[in-house]
Amino acid sequence: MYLFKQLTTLSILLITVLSLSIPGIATAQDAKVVEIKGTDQLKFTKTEITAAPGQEITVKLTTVSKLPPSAMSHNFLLLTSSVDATKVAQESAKFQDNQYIAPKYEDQIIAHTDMAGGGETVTVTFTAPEEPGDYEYICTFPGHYLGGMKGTLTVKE
Ligand SMILES: [Cu+2]
Repeated sequence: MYLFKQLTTLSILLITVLSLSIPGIATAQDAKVVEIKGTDQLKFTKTEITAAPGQEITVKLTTVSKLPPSAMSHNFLLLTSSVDATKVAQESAKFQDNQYIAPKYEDQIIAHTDMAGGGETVTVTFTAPEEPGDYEYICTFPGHYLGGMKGTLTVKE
């Protein structure tokens, strides 16, 4: 009986240690939080994000700027791999009333935030694509993508 109790305690201990050491088991329910700043130099401070297929991700984008929102705002817009980011950026520049997002590309957008002016933070939670590969994210405020405001989400097992 004493030995049995000892064995049970040992198994519980082992299971606890195992679940702590395998990433994903203990935290499968929690979204991965990625904090990014958008700067006056038209850059995302984080240009590479990695995720597992289907992983839940929360992006928090903060615009760091003293300029008025009409002159300097940023968003985060994640694209499917089948669309030309330059075209999305150029078309979207015409749609100020729609958060600078061209409606014709809405099917090609995996996730996006609203625009954030200086000092503001915008958030979006989404599920990473199941298909491994590179997915581009961009800012669609006019001129920002061409100015280099982009990054890559890499989905891999
Ligand atoms: Cu921007």
